[in-house]
Amino acid sequence: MLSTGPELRLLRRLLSCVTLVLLFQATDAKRDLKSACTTCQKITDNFNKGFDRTAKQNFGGGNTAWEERKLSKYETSEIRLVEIVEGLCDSSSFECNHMVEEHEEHFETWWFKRKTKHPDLHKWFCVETIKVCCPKGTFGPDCNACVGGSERPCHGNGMCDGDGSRGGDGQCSCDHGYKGEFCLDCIDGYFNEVRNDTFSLCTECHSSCKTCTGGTNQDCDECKEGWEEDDQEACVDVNECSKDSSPCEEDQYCLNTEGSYSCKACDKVCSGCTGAGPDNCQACASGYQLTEGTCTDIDECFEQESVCAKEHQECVNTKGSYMCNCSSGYEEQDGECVQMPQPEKEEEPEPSETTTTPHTEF
Ligand SMILES: *[C@@H]1O[C@H](CO)[C@@H](O)[C@H](O)[C@H]1NC(C)=O
Ligand SMILES: *[C@@H]1O[C@H](CO)[C@@H](O)[C@H](O)[C@H]1NC(C)=O
Ligand SMILES: [Ca+2]
Repeated sequence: MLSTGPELRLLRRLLSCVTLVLLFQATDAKRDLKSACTTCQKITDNFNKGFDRTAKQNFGGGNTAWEERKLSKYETSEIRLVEIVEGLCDSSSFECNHMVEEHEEHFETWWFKRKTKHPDLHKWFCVETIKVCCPKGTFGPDCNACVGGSERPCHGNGMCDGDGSRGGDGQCSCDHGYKGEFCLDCIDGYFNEVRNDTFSLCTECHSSCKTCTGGTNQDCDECKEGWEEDDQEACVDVNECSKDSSPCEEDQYCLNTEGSYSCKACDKVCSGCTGAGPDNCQACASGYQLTEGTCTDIDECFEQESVCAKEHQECVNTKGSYMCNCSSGYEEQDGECVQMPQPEKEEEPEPSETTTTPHTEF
């Protein structure tokens, strides 16, 4: 039977499939002890959810007196267990389904024989039975205590690597503000408000300090950039804008801020300025003049000499400047304003003209 072509091919494919699955399982088992615990945790969480969800159900769905009596039996029934177990994993989660299938009989054992004595399913199943997790505050294959002890891993100021799983190396990654192997030291910019061998509280320094021993601007060891010590040894803001030479460009004004400063663009009517707007100019930009403390546009077209002196020209005032346009009916050609050709009736317009010039009827 097996000697025929298609069947042999099928068998070979099946075999390679099995090898693949075996390989996958082998690397999977080694791969990530932390993720095995995460999967188990999710399973037991879903079990508890399923337990709550089925709490008000019974065999039938109605509630006749007969069914009411049966309800107590449903509570501990195999049917309820099956309903719960069916909802433990997303169908797409290989790791979850694999774990549930592999240990299905444990759920039955717990459901019928262990539930009363060991009500915490996660502890019984993940930690003690299939041993993919550790108790909180412990890590690694042997569930060793985290740095700082299992009660307060990392002295309450960080995360212990692998905490609660059979993986990890137990090292602390400290919360913001803390550093060191034990998460008892403070990073720069923080100071120890409370400190003993097992407890540490790091609090942020005043914003003016680089390093400090307390919370005010008088407790700085060193001032931060943008701050300087005053005669009472407190760190105060440096007013960069009051210095002889402004740190800003010529067409900008300086704005002092706590711990820093910024440069803002002057109004465009100004040539240099001390602040925002047209009334803080040091001088007016060209095309503008000072009137009543503000730089305003000069109307060149109103000045004595005609600024647009050519024939058929008209002066057009603009903000900060002016233009010499050709009068209507005239157009510019080589710097002169010449009369525009009159559109003639019934003549075939050239393609370029039709798109640019509006047709005028007389
Ligand atoms: C360390 O300080 C904490 C908080 O102030 C306190 O509860 C603890 O007993 C202290 N431990 C030692 C060893 O002094
Ligand atoms: C003056 O000419 C410019 C282009 O050269 C044009 O944008 C502007 O609209 C003209 N102004 C008037 C009032 O004709
Ligand atoms: Ca400043």
